[in-house]
Amino acid sequence: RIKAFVFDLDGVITDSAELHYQAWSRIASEQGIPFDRDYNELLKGISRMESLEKILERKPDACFTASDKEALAARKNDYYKELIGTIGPQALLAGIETLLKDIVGAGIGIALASASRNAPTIIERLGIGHFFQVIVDPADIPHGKPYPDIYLRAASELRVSPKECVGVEDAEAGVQAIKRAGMFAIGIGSSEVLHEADYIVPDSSFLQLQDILDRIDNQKD
Ligand code: G16
Ligand code: MG
Repeated sequence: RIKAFVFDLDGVITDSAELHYQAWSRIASEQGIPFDRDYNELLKGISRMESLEKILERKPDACFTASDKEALAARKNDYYKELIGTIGPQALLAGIETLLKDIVGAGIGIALASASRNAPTIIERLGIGHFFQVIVDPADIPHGKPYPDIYLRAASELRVSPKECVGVEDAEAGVQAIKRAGMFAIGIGSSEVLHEADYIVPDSSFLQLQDILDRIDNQKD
């Protein structure tokens, strides 16, 4: 029996990738580094520092000290926080609020497994904080996705077994993390990218609790 759902944030609950893109664009242009939406795709699901490293790779002749990097990452986060200060419940992706209500109504737990240190602020601004029993703190998780650690931590904080959990992700590394944790994986997006998922939907509006539970039952037969 399924006892919990564990959600990724960016690309599943809201499109924070666009806001990350805008904040990184300001940093990149200040540094004279090329940056566009295609390159931003590579930053999805990875940490702030790893994202910065990927951007700085594009200026190989420049030398950035550890403290330069800290300062750039901190400034990017200031820009990002300005942007998330403007979002509200209208930024929820289609179908998510209904799904969260249905899950809670069925007596099933909910956790968030996001790499974003800003996740608690975003969840509050979206007006969905009351649905979540657990928001894993990514600062406590040394190995990011595709390592399963953040999903395993979500299960342990919810006091359920990973086998009793469903994970929901939009990124390949995220689906890999869910599978390595031993959970049922739902992928949102292209079936080419997310082929490791147990159930793939083209976008969040296709997510229906009863459909998901039926798929899990059928898989067991
Ligand atoms: C999100 C984004 C990443 C971002 C990371 C860290 O992950 O997809 O692009 O780099 O959070 O964000 P912050 O700088 O706010 O700590 P997820 O796991 O929600 O998809
Ligand atoms: Mg994501």
